[in-house]
Amino acid sequence: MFPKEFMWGGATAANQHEGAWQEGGKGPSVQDVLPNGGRSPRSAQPTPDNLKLIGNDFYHCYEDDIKRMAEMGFQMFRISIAWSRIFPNGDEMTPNEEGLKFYDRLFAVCHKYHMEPMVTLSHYEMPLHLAEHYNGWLHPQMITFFERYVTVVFKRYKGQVKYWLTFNEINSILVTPFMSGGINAHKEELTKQDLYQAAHHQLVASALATKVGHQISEDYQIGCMMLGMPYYPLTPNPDDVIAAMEEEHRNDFFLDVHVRGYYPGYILRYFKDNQIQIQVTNQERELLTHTVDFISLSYYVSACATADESKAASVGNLLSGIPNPYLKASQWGWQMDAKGLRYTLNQYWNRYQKPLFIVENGLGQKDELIEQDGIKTVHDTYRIEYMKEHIEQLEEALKDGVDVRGYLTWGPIDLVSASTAQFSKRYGMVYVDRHDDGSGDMKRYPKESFYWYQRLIESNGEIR
Ligand code: BGP
Repeated sequence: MFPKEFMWGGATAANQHEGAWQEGGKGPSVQDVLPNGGRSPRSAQPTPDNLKLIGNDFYHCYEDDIKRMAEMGFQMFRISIAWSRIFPNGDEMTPNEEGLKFYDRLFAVCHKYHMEPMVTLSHYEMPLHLAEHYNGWLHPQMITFFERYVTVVFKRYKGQVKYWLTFNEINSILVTPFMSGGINAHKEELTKQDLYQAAHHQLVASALATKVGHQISEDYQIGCMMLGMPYYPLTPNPDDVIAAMEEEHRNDFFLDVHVRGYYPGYILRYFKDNQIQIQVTNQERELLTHTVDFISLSYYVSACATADESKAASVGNLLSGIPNPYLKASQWGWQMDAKGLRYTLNQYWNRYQKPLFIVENGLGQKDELIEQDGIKTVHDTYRIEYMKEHIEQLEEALKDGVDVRGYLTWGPIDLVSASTAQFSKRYGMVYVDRHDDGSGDMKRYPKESFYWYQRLIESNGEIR
């Protein structure tokens, strides 16, 4: 049984669906120079093969798209604000009014359909200028620029937005420093010292945003956002158990700082063992005590860890791990593990006793648009199966006493993939006629999962 106030819906990111990269006064963003996705090197400038420049054209289709989501019964819709629409360069003093107006209109449409917006302040996106002139989050001045940006949007959208997330999958900065942190260097050129210093600046900026948001409105609910991926020991060998624990520590410290307000002992030990010396001022230490109201997470995969160095990591989302012999993988090699969701929710809840939101989950798969009785659709039973299994495990977590407030599927209307920048890696319940070679007329077609999710929401999770 799902609580009466449980929120169902879907989640997106500006850089993966809006397109219109040069419209409305928007400046170029780091995503505009990532034609092959977050794991690949950037290009010198935006190139036409980058599908994100047009996305799924949400910038122009948002009214119809939100209506479609309302038809599915969405109670919550997660979007991100493109920082580069509000501050095209990132370091100027005056925001771009046209960019602000776009989100005014978008939120108005959400409210017309009684849909609660949830807003990510930075989802793998920042003005490209900040990457090129400051080296992104490696530079402490980024905290000031971010503060200016969030202050503007917190004030502007007061009364229109209640739920905010600071950084999407904040733990990803260690693996995709350009996409997640605007750090304008190859990962190989960066030291651990660089990566953790940049992570520290983001953590301070996240805490500062939480502080500023709460000052602007007492109603604001501000959360952190984690790439949730549990690591299991590959074998019961205690060395593997410790290896799994250490992998988890590398992610969990982001949560500890957000929820408890200070760096936990295990990460201080890691810093010491690896000669990492983070510069932390007293003022920053105080800022970190402004902790979040809730924890949100994406969940797609789990992985294993081992002390055996001959085994190579190969599965995973942006983070990677050793394949689990008991699990099947998706077409993109992501191992599917619904029970891992129950496990992760229990872990987070037992550790922090903070409300949880699942703000991304779903299956990225190639779809085939077929015509049946004159209607074009996709029989995506595989996607329904994936979601069903995960929602079952979510219900198990609720029975365990975990306080989960909502479930949002990723990319409810097909959009561009973050890791690969392909369109063929589809998560949607609405098919978009758009292809990896840039062809397609962008028309939308409800898939079988559209009607399944509609029934599920209508029955508050009962009919699966
Ligand atoms: C998360 C990101 C999203 C999203 C999703 C699916 O890591 O927050 O932006 O894209 O994963 O990943 P992908 O698009 O790479 O399949």
